Amino acid sequence: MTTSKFFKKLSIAVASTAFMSLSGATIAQAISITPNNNGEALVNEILGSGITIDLDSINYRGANGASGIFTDGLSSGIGIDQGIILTTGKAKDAEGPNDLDKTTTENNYRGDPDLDGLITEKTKDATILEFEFETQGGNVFFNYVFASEEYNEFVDSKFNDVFGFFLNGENIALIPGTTTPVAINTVNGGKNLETNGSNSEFFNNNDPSDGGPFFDIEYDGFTNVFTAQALGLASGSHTIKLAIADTKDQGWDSAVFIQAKSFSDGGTSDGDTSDGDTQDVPEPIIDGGILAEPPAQDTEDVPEPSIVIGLLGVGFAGSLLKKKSTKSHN
Ligand SMILES: [Ca+2]
Ligand SMILES: [Ca+2]
Ligand SMILES: [Ca+2]
Ligand SMILES: [Ca+2]
Repeated sequence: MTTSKFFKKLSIAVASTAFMSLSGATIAQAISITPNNNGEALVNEILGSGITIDLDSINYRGANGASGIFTDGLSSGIGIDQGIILTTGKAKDAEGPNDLDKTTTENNYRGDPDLDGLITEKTKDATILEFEFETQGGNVFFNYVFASEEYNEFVDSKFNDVFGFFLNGENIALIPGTTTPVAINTVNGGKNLETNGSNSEFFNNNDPSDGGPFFDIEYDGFTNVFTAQALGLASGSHTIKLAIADTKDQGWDSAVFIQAKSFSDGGTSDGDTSDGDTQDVPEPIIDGGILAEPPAQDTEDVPEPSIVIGLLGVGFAGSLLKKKSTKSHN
């Protein structure tokens, strides 16, 4: 598309997203969570094309109510409409409105040593879904969003809630183009939006203390839709372990949303048609370079950055409105 067309589209996205945020309280439809701790049901929900699961290998570990199946995610602005949610508290708490800065359920559940290995502190309240699979095409992809109540007040603190998608033991939940795990301290808009953010082009502010809420969901911040991927896997069985946990204490819960039917051997569109995509193509990996350099020509099958920029616009508006706050974790 032409540059002018690109910016026109961009401005429409910013305007419509801002409108949604202003009228968010009156939108009837919003994300809905049905708690579900059955490993087979959760795996079936995300299973997509070209992947075969060994049902006997499915192993779910987590507190009652910590996981579930969600619908209507797009109406709450998370960029994924349906799928599963794994949390460090209660899955049902993901539903909006965002009326609390620190939604917490202390599940008194153990942490996870693999997650401990990604950060410098110990984890607690882990929730884990693990299974073995085979991939026809030799690749595996799936789409996800990380969200947390730790935003924005505990950015760059020890309460660095974390998750990992361990493929044969190696974490593939990474910031696009890097080897950095996605966590509070690696994707954010800065502490209380007052310090420099980390990879903030991928972050959406929803904190009630920092100008929000902008989205009808409880979490105070969340990432853009990311794609976890691994290419060129050997034939035969592979293990995937999807895990999330609180860090240091059990409070200020976090969640990861994984898109329905996206666990596949080819990329899956995130299903968000509001950005004009009509093709079934991978959408989520949008690096910051696109923001500065719009696509030079019309490429129907290339992801559009309009939504990302629209959300950034809201985040920026939020930064202008925010109030100063200092909080303790206890
Ligand atoms: Ca909240
Ligand atoms: Ca918070
Ligand atoms: Ca918790
Ligand atoms: Ca936490």
